[in-house]
Amino acid sequence: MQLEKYKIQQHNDDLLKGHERRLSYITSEIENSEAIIQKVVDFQIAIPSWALGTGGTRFGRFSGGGEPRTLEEKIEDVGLLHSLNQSSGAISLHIPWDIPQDAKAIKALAAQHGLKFDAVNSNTFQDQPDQALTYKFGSLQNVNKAIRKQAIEHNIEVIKQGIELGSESLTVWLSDGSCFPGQLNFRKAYQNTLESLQEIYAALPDNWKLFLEYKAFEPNFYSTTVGDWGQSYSYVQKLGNKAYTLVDLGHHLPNANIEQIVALLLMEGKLGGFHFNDSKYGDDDLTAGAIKPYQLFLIFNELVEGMDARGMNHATDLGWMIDASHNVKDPLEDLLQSVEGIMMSYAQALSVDRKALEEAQNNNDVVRAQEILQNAFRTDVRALVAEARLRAGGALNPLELYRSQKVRENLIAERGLKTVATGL
Ligand code: LRH
Ligand code: MN
Ligand code: MN
Repeated sequence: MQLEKYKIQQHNDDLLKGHERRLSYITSEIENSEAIIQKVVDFQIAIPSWALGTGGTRFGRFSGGGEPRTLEEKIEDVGLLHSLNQSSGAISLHIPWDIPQDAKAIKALAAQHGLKFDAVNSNTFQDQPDQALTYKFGSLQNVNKAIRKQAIEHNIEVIKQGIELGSESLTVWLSDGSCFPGQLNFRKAYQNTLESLQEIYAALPDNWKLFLEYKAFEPNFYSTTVGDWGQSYSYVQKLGNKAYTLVDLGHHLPNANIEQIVALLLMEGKLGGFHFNDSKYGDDDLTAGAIKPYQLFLIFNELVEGMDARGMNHATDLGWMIDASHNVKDPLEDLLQSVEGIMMSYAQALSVDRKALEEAQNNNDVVRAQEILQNAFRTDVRALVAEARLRAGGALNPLELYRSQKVRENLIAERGLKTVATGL
């Protein structure tokens, strides 16, 4: 299903008056509002192909229907999101959940929707039906060399597929670790993993990046071999200048200070990108900004400060992606909410009075520093984000338009009620 341009136009015309009223108020309140709008226009957040179907837990899954059955339909869904918000101009594939049979045709279809291919993701955390050796006891860390080799070759194959699609990065997430004390020799597991990663790294084209994603626990519950940012940093540091750490917001132990992690990785030149989501307990993969919006804002505050200090381009120098999925929501609605949540935090961070904050920090004026940040966080920037969408050709209120056009009902009619998208 596609949304015709005139429908977006009509929707915007209907909402324009109220929008302009809100916009004129906020632009009178925020000094650099014009620059913020432009930065938000430029900012694109990739959509993971595995979040387009209803998520599930190990206890069950309750599909809402109309899920994409093929890679082509996944691309159509992301195209639909992008036409609504003009901020979701890339899709990230997980191989072999997604298998591009005809890369040229897939690339052309994506281009028709204005989409590029973001990072390609390898998968050595599950056994595939045709696979010779099992990953039950890990992949790149495995004590068995043949299993490590199989996992290395899979990653190299994923790079090859990514090259065909025009992707420029590989994200490696390993579930490797152990479930009980004594199961693993930590040092040997690290060394095996490093050697395996070095072989994968050697297959990277010059213009590619390797993102190494860490995660504290799950599916292993005693140790994870790339368990935190320090471990990821230690690997990528050894691999070379095309290797970076990837931060998934749900992959930390409770109460971790993620904004500080982000600031330091950025300072070291080793922050590669993000998987945005939110969580209350663990790797909950909830809508970005749904549970801890202040944390998301503080992370963006560090990103803006740190990227500007290093002269980095906000839109292009890091990999921005959502990694969320949900059990009780329409996945497309959930993704629209996530993108909106991310954009709001970004816009708020851009509005922080940096000079005043630096002054407060240099004077140890704790109260003033807190006031500056909270003032930005408590400012309603929704009209700025909506204006960015309007200027880019998107909808003033994507969710409202999605519902009024009965998108999900149409998708169910087209694809059926009992569809299952590959992924989590
Ligand atoms: C692991 C993870 C990783 C995977 C994705 C499906 O929890 O965050 O990024 O590739 O989920
Ligand atoms: Mn992730
Ligand atoms: Mn995760």
